[in-house]
Amino acid sequence: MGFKIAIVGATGNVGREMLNILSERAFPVSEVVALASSRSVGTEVSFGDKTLKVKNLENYDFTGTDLCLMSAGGSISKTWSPKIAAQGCIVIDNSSAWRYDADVPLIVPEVNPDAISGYTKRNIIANPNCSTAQLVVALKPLHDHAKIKRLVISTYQSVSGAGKDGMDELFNQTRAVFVADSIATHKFTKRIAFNVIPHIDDFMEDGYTKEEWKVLAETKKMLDPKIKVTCTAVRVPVFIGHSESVNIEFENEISPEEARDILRDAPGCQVIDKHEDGGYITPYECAGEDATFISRIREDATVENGLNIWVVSDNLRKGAALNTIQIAELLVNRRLITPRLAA
Ligand code: 11C
Repeated sequence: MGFKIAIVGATGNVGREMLNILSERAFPVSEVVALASSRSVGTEVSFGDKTLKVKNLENYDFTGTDLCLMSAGGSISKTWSPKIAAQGCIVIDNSSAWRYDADVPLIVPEVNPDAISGYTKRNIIANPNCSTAQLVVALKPLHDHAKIKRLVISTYQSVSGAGKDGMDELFNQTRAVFVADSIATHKFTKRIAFNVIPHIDDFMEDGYTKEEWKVLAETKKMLDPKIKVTCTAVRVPVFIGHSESVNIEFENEISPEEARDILRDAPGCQVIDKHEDGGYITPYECAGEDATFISRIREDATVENGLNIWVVSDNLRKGAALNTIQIAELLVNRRLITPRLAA
């Protein structure tokens, strides 16, 4: 007996990846329903070797559905998640709408699986921002070993983090450069082709962006509220794969060799760290992969107990769809959910 699953935002980058991963990992499903706004009704999406026709979220009755995987943005989630949850369907939400709510667990299964039990308060579980998900997968085993005091993070985020429009903008602008056409800018605030933009999400009063604040708030919520975090988030002309340069100051001693050994054995991590040309991972190579890759592990001798690392992962997979499905698997493995139609 499997679970009836609804995917809201099924036509988006992350929604489509959720369908792929559900099928790849053979998640026990009895039925998968693709939902979106009325604009996308009738659009076809693939689920394994099946084709699903997208239905209208507005008219859908969730009473027989076990799990709703939401990837439709914050404002839709704010309106719809409580309504869906009230119909007894557990919501796993990929937006920032619920992440900072004390009654909603924010989960990366390799990092804080036990926090999932808190979902019963609202029947909603939050999936972190893509840049935080990969970061905490790499940091958790190091924090357990030597206790992190402070983090200085610089991100290099791909355009797919901004959705299909972001990918189209990079493609169209790159093409325009080569055919000497004029460059149109819609999605990003400056040209992204052959450029980098130190601005992701809205500006806040203190001069940081919301993306930078999310990295800070989510790392504290999932890993440890005592860790000091500062971040600069940058958009780069890469289609898929977020990269991060992470400077870590620990309370206790830890050598690069120890860090390498710890990360080699850590769940979800893959170390590629040869000190030679090409002995590291780039986002191009991580696209389509599930792991969080760690390279360039080295001592920061300017502080006591300091390390620098380079962290790369597929932002649509571990940063979004894969982590969502792993949360669903965690619910199943801990027997926190049973198919409602079987009851
Ligand atoms: C980006 N990290 O790369 C963002 C996308 O809060 O889930 C994900 C935004 C979020 O633009």
